[in-house]
Amino acid sequence: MHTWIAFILSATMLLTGPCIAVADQVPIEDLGPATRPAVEDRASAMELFDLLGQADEDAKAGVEVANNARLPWVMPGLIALRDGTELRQKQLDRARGALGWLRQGLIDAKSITQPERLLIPRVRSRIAIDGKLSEDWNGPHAEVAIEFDHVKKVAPASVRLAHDDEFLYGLVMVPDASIVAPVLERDGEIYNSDCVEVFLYDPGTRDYWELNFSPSGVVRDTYNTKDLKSWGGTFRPDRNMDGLKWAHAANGKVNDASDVDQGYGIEFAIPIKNLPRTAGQDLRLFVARVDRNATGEGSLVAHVPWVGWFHNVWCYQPIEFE
Ligand SMILES: [Ca+2]
Ligand SMILES: [Ca+2]
Repeated sequence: MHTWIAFILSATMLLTGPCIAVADQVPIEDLGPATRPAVEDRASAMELFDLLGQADEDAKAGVEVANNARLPWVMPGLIALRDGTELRQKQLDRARGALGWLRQGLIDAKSITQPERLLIPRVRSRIAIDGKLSEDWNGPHAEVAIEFDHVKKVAPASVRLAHDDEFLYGLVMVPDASIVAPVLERDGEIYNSDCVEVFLYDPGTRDYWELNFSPSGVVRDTYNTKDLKSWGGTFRPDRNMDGLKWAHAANGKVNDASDVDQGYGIEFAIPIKNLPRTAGQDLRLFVARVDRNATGEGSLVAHVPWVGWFHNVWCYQPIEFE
């Protein structure tokens, strides 16, 4: 299974339960009795297909949700609901779950507009990278909050941003009572546990860096290209960002469920020369957080309104360096 498929499945299940599943790999008779969709299913599916058509027209956040609907293990179930075609009970349940998730995503996407451009101030002196809120950050900086959550409210994490000629600096302070962050190799799947994710996207080339930082000190840096016409894109975790600096500082015991943690800090310095940039285009930023707790519960939160998953580039915020 591709990493990105694993991610969307885990992210989807985290948010809504297992409503989208891969193609059946069990005998058809194990999928329950043959069942015909109800009249209500057909009506809901018709509405969904209307929403899908609208998403194609307005090229906004709903496009990536629509791309999701066209996945080969999702669309056939939706068509069966619309057309009233007989399905096995488990297939019907899954198709209904997917329909509900996609319908809500497309409705939510209608209220998402592109965020206003964020100005990132220039600092005169270097910021030391130690994962802590030191006096280095007393100078000019932008501050936003990671607070847009689909399901479960978590305390906002603060994001401070500044730059000089060489680096884009960031400090993310995350309140978290249960820090869960397995120690993995670089580019390991840290996005299934507590981590901070930073996306820097160039709409000209559709290239973007995805930088995931865990409170165990692990980084996953991957250079991606978004495919606007289908869900996801090309992911290159084998690329490592030259000169990237990062640090973590936990206030609590990471991976120890016996105590209550306070939270953690992630600080980074991204060499500006590494950013994909097309003249005349604003770079786009998206800062997000995966929260996972010792109970296995979790949430996905970002600094601007979003829908679908974190690779929905239509939700990213334009930024400008002062
Ligand atoms: Ca890498
Ligand atoms: Ca956590």
